[in-house]
Amino acid sequence: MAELVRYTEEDGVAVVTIDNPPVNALGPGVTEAIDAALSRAEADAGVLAIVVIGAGKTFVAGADIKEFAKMRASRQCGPGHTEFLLRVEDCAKPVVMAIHGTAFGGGLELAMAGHCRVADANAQIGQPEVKLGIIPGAGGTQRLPRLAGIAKAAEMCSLGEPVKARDAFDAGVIDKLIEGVSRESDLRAAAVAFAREVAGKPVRKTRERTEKLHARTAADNAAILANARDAARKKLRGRRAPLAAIDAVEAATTVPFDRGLARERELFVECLFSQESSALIYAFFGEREVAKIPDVPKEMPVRPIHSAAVVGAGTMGGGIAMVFANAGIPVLLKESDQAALDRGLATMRSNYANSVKRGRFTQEDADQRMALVTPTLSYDDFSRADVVIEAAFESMALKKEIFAELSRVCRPDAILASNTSTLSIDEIADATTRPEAVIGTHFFSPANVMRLLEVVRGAATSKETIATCMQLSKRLSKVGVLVGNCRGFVGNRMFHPYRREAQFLVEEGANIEAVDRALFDFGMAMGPLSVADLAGLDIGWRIRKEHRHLEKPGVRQPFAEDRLCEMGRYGQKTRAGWYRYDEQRRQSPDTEIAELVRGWSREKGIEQREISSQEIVERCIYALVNEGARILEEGFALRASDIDIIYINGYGFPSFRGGPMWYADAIGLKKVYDLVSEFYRQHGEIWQPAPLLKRLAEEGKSFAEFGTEEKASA
Ligand code: 3H9
Repeated sequence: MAELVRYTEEDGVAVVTIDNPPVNALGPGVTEAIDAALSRAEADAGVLAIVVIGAGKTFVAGADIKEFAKMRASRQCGPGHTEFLLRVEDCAKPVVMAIHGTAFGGGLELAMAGHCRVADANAQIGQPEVKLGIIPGAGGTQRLPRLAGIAKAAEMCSLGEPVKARDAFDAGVIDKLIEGVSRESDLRAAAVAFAREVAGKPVRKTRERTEKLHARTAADNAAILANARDAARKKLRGRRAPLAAIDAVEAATTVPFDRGLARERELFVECLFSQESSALIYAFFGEREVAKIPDVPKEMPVRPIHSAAVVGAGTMGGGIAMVFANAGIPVLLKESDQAALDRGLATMRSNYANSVKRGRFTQEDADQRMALVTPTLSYDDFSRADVVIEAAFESMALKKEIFAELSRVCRPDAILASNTSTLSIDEIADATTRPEAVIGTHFFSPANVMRLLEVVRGAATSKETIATCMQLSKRLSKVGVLVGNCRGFVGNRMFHPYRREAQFLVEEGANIEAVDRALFDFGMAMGPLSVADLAGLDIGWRIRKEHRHLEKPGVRQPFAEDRLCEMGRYGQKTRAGWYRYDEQRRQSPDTEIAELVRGWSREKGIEQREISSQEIVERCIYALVNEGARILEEGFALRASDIDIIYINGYGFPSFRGGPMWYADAIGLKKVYDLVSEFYRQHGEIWQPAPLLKRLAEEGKSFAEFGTEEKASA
């Protein structure tokens, strides 16, 4: 086995290099090896100072996240890391931590236990544990306030966002920034030079520093912590870990260091054994699992993407062009008439202006990005594009026309992608002479904001095309999930029954706001009826009218939304839908509509009754789960976790509930199946339990296990 930690010496400085690829996580054996290296350096009279550095592209990205599941399973989680860091801090010789890449979680905790920290100016630090549903568990909540002050520490520990090295230097966490580091050896040389400067001087233990622990008065501290709690409740609604992290930081201000550590430990253990952390850790690995496609190996060659083209400068097309520009990829933006092109460009400029106003980037950045977008009214320059994304109106005839043209004008090796959300990729591919290069890239609105990208595999799509799009999605800062070519693909196919239930509930007597509130309280980013108003009720109406002939006679269909559309109530765009909207698009309830729906429902003989928020959540979420089970069994998603990642990143499903499939697994599929069967008895065919749900429930298995038997025997 390769050495996890290397020990070398350079002119009286011991260099301890952590080498545990890919991210130098503090996995089994790593802390022990660092410990041993420090003891060796301490015992060597010729060593005056020590540098700890990471091999490869990063310092230490944290404790090994895989270990948490083991700790939970064995119910063992001793204070090993905490005690190890006390020994690092007690080292009699100065320990200089040299940071590049990321010092996250346990990595930052290790760095703070050192006596000094130097960092590559491009590095980042952070305590992202709350994103995994836990809190820093090795002194981070006690040492960070001592270095950065209460406000910064509370913010970093509760929101988990990374901080750039320069800001960390300003906050007092980093002692020296090293500019111009292009290789690990540059940083090592600078750190060794720094170590020589501090060699022989008395060491300063972070835990003994108290000067930043208190704002001017105790009341100031209380106000800072209250603000941090408000921000955490707002930004990470429904979660326990962010508030626990602030409680731990507060302890740094009220009790001595060792008692602060004990409080942190208590809170860490509480969080580790929560559903929140199980769900979030699952989502962390699920997000990385999506890149693994059984028949498209990692080694599959990908086509280089140097330039792109987008057809259609509407809301989606403009947003997609921004995504390419944001990634530094030049992009042609094509429309069929000048006015539409001008409108599209104006929207993009205004979106960039908003980002500048909010401080997300500078005017110069915005100008550079806009300069990467070349507007055009013709296909003349399309031969330059390595990838084309069609984002025209949802009409098969139009798309076929566009793809036939693309097939003529694009280079033979270019990828031809459609942003369709409803139409068949195979039918679109048939319009070209190269179906192997045709694929779906379904972006979510607003395309420049939403992280999800459904990559839709057609029957003829080549593995190279898939591999290229999956890699491209990462470059575009998207989470690309490969799905099969079925109606609605994965996300919208499941969303359909979810939205259907929301409407049924209103038609059965639930309040419009009560439906939205129940799902918002469950953790959804928005209630389903508010989402419908935002997206535009007319879109679904148009699709329903087109597909009416496919509806089975006698099967209940929601009707209220169609009636709202007949009244010209299309949602936010007409300032009226399920709700009313003012000029600033602020929402208010519309009691008239509630009454109208009640009247229409009575006319149709739908019994009106009181409906609990529990029933609202179960009907809507289990509708997602039942359809998800069908999709999984039919092979349109590779694994249950892919469905969950789609829902978390594209549909506002709360990540702390793991996604719909994980949530169902956590409840137990037997229970879910029983209730779905009950809904089937009450509401008929639309609730027929998915065969996979039935089978797994009977076998006492979970969605997560589905497919593992096949994988194990492969
Ligand atoms: C913690 O530290 C708690 C402490 O308080 C101590 C308590 C006692 N562990 O993301 P990527 C794997 S909690 C294990 O694709 P990138 C990852 O699964 C931890 N594995 O790369 C993937 O594996 P695979 C706090 C990890 O360049 C591979 O590395 N730290 C860990 O886009 C590449 O990952 C965090 O939460 C880990 N800690 O991004 C940081 N980290 O190839 C979590 C990564 O088999 N990590 N892997 O799929 C990250 O944020 C990103 O991975 C990072 C690199 C920014 C570092």
